[in-house]
Amino acid sequence: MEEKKGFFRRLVAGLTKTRDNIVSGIDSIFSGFSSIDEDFYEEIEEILVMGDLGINATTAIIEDLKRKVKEEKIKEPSECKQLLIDSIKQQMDVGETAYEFENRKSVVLVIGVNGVGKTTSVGKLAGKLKDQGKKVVLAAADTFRAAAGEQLTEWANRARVDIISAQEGSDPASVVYDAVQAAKARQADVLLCDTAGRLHNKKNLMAELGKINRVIEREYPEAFRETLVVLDGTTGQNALAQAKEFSEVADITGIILTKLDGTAKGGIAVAIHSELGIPVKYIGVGESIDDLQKFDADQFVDALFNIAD
Ligand SMILES: Nc1nc2c(ncn2[C@@H]2O[C@H](COP(=O)(O)OP(=O)(O)OP(=O)(O)O)[C@@H](O)[C@H]2O)c(=O)[nH]1
Ligand SMILES: [Mg+2]
Repeated sequence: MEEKKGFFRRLVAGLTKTRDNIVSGIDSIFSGFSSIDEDFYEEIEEILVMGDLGINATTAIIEDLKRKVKEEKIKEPSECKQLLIDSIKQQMDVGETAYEFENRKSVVLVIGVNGVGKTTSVGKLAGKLKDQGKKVVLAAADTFRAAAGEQLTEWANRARVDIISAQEGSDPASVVYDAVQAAKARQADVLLCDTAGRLHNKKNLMAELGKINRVIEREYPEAFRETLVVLDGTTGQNALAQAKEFSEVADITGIILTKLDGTAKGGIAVAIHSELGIPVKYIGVGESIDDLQKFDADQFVDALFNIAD
């Protein structure tokens, strides 16, 4: 319970900028309007779009709000706040988000463009799983960037888990091969693979991922598979575009949305859920090892509006 409260506080703190951007604006609308009319809805709509919730989600939220206002015969703008919160939560519902890989022998492939926070997220996730008593092995399959292996080694030390790495320039698929053998030999629970972020064109990316996937399928067919795309929350709509692109080349099972602590664009989490239907599984709200949280839509919206239960 205490731990849960601590998490919520961190989340509330991490979402400060997004809250200042979205919620303060909404509050001033609720207090500034004396009746519920088209202008009122338009102002709310504008704030949600500015907050990067995306057009689809915003339109659906406003329609839902209008319907509820009518049904419940609400007259006061201030009474709409809870309805709005409920509508946002509803938009984020993509069903039960599964974290099955945490309890299975699994391989987690972490992909994403340059600088979004892949290596950091792998490190944080390793720490989290280790704390749960899991045996974790890391694969430093970013052999492209100089010092990428060292960066991941630091995280491995921090999280107190094993790491398999190779020289800069080696074949990423061969690192994954070695890591799979190590994971099996050491009876690891979870193998986390960090990858390079510079395969900008689709063809290279597909070829690279295809090769890695074939190695895992051949060498470790019994492993449960998870492919997480890391997106930088500060890039707003661009993150959404990246998620779309990755979903065209890989079987994405979830998203890690990072750097929500440094942005006013946290509403992008809503857009990703409602426009792509891909679950955001984790969010990054800071740079330290404890700053990765499982994503809970209800909790996220409550933290956004700073409603403690
Ligand atoms: N504030 C904040 N910073 C983060 C978060 N996640 C990652 N970062 C920072 O973002 C920067 C890039 O993180 P990396 O993990 O190196 O990103 P990457 O995707 O592995 O980068 P490449 O390997 O170069 O493609 C680092 O300075 C991290 O500390 C987060 O949730 N919040
Ligand atoms: Mg990296």
